[in-house]
Amino acid sequence: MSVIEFVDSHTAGEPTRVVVGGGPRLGDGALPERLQRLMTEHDAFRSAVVNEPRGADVLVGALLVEPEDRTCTAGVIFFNNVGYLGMCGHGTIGLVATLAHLGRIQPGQHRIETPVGTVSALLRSNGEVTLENVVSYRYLRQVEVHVPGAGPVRGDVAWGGNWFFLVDSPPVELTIANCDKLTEYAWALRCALNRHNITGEGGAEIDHVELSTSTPGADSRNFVLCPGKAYDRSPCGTGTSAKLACLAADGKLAPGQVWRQEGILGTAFEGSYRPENGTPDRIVPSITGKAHVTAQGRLILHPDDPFRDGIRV
Ligand code: PYC
Repeated sequence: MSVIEFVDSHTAGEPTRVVVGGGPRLGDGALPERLQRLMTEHDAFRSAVVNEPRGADVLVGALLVEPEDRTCTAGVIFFNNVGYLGMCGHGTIGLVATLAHLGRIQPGQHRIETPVGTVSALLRSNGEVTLENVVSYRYLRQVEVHVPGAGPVRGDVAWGGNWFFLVDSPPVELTIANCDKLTEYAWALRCALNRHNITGEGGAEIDHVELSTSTPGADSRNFVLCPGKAYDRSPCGTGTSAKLACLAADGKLAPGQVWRQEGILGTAFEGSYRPENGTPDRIVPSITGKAHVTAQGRLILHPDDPFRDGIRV
């Protein structure tokens, strides 16, 4: 029988399950190598932790690992119901809240290693976290894709730690009541991108779709569809980073200017950026949000359990 120790939290409504003990041994080395080992040798662990009957499609898992760079507070590998994430903004805020809950860190600046680069997180005494994400950029501007049933759709392709296709003013209103319709629309869009071979840099699959609209309470409201067809309950940290990269590239947001990004539940992150090398083409986004710890416990994986490794569909 295996026992996995975890702490659950949510960040603006989006859940994160941090594995703090009992995870697979991935050895030393750079995080991309350890991610590769997790993918090829321990994928059953991923599924057992986040899929039913112990988890749910919406849950993002975070395996806490020793950082390679000892100046970092922690290393982390994020995963979900169908695979692995490069970075996860809400998940990093959840990880920081978890480490604080466990008494392992104090308010202050922390560096965290992820497979796509080191990020930093400032934990404030009120529990708010400001994450400085990996360098983000727009890769393609206003690409047109034909979506069956929806016609031609235009959007930007941008990197914010994951690959996004960002569409402004979609034909479906961004309300939680329209969640199924939004999911259907965003999924059709994602499938069309794949079919037409529209990718991120180096042929990387675009596995997140972000729909945005204007809203009275914030600078923008979004709906983000994640790779496993669950929608992000939060405004999505990497999605907000990708959005900031597009705004910066278009000259619509100045360095340091605050962008209030609302998600589909009405919760918000505050974003801003600094140019990476003095140019608005590559930016370092900052995302501020707060996570709340919701549970702490042990997952039991019994050899007799037909769903020991989770339900995979
Ligand atoms: O907050 O970056 C994020 C995220 C990615 C997928 C779900 N949340």
